[in-house]
Amino acid sequence: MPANLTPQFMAADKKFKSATTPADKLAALEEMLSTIPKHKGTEKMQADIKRRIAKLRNETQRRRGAARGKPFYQVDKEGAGQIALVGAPNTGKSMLLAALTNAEPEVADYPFATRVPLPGMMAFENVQIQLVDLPPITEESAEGWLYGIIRNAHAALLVVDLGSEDLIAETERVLQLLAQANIHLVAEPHEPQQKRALLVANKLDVKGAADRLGMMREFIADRLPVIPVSAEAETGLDSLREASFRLLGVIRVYSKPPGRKADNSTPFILSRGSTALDAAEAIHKDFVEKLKFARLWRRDAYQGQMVGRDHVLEDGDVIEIHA
Ligand SMILES: Nc1nc2c(ncn2[C@@H]2O[C@H](COP(=O)(O)OP(=O)(O)O)[C@@H](O)[C@H]2O)c(=O)[nH]1
Ligand SMILES: [Mg+2]
Repeated sequence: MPANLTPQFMAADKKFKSATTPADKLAALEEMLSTIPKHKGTEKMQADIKRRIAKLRNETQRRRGAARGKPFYQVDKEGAGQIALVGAPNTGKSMLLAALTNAEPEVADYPFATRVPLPGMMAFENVQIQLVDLPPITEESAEGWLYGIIRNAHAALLVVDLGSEDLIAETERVLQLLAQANIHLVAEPHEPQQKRALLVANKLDVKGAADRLGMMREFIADRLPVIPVSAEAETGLDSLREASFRLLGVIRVYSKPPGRKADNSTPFILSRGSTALDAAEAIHKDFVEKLKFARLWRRDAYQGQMVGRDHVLEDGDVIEIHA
């Protein structure tokens, strides 16, 4: 084994070796992949882990129909990005999904109403963001796939219940259980095991919510941004849509064919920091090789000036590729 593997990776490796079900094995492998240091020396190991994940996924999927072993779920990504709804039981994750998307989950005042992942598409301006409703994070919810889905999502919304007497302890417990699964919710990730997240303070409509919101802000401090909402009264939801889009760390870039207008309805979604060359590649694979120059339009800054291939783009940019 190459040197300088992290303790997190070694722990995941240990979990893999002691896993008995395919679902647990898969969860451990995904954790290994997310914690392995990414450099030349581990490339072979990374490839090997990916191969084993693919093989296990295939086997688990095939077995699903046969109703053998524990259930296993995964959710294919759609839209501008995938965001997992994470939290303790009864915090209102399912009601949020219902309020924000086209999905129709079961909303119930008893825990564990949600047993399987349920995706829905949330509109923000001209993009669609995929939200995934999940069963609650508790000591009992040890299913590897639950953590697998969170790890695999682009970001997470940590939903807390401002109506709960136990708000802080409950939230602390969820963060702790996630940390045990090697998922660390942060505002700005720097490590592979860190997941970009927002704290959604739900049930702002209930008595005592304002005081608890204050306590929550104090507890979480600058670890996560806080968005107060009420899924039931449908307040704060527009801020949440916008914050969710920002959370994904993507920009919208519009392609403009020379001599024609830009298509403003269908942006290309690129990760923040993308360049003119990245945009060219997204618009058409052939443009990568053939790109001669690009023209850029950006609010007050650019009105069709030529920019180099390394020019960094911003949300809302209009680009014209010359090949
Ligand atoms: N007052 C109030 N109740 C809510 C709100 N959001 C959810 N609930 C209630 O909280 C309970 C749990 O909701 P649910 O969405 O099933 O929670 P989940 O377990 O996190 O998916 C249900 O009785 C909902 O009606 C809210 O914003 N305000
Ligand atoms: Mg639910």
